[in-house]
Amino acid sequence: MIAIEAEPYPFEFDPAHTALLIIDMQRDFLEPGGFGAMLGNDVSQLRRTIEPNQRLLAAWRDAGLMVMHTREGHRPDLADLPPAKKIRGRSATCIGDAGPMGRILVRGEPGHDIIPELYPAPGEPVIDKPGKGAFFATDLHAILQNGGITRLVVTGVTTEVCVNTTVREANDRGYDCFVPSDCVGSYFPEFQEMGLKMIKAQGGIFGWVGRSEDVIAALKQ
Ligand code: C5J
Repeated sequence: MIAIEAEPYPFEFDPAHTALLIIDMQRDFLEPGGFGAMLGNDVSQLRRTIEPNQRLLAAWRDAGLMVMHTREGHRPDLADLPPAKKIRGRSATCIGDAGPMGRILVRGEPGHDIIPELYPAPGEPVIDKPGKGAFFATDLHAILQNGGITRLVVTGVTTEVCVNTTVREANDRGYDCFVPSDCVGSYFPEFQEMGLKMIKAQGGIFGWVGRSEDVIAALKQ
């Protein structure tokens, strides 16, 4: 057990029982020509997480620990897309429609895939999730349990949506979650700040918040 500097207090890092869970680092959310950018979002707010994630992922792989990736998206026939999710926002272009990188949030389309900088290595599980939380309607919990995982380092995008939802779901299933603030991003700076505060408030009600460099240092110990 290695104590990692964190808020609200040090996180007890137990590498053999900890997985790195990288949430939705997908082209449509992060790339300048993607769906997020088409909606007018400032993708640089998300892209600043790429390099810290690359460093953490490299250290994690070097240590031979479990890495998992997620992608938000739906079946090409949209049979798993709730009508409420499809029409939410009253946007002219919605999930399943043609977007700048193929059909929006549809599995198999270029924009749905993970950015090349963080592409999963062979053997690293990729969880395709239809919702915001990575535990809902997926086999994530089973894979983690079968791998003896009790703690998660959660990174990715966006801080207040899929990262927060996943951390809350994990918390209710008994996992301890550490979130490196430099490896998670939001299009909205105020949501980045509040999203992290919500995790670490009230004695770490959902988990711990720290920095990836401290995790990397611990991995090298
Ligand atoms: C994620 C979203 N990944 N913001 N999705 O956070 O819709």
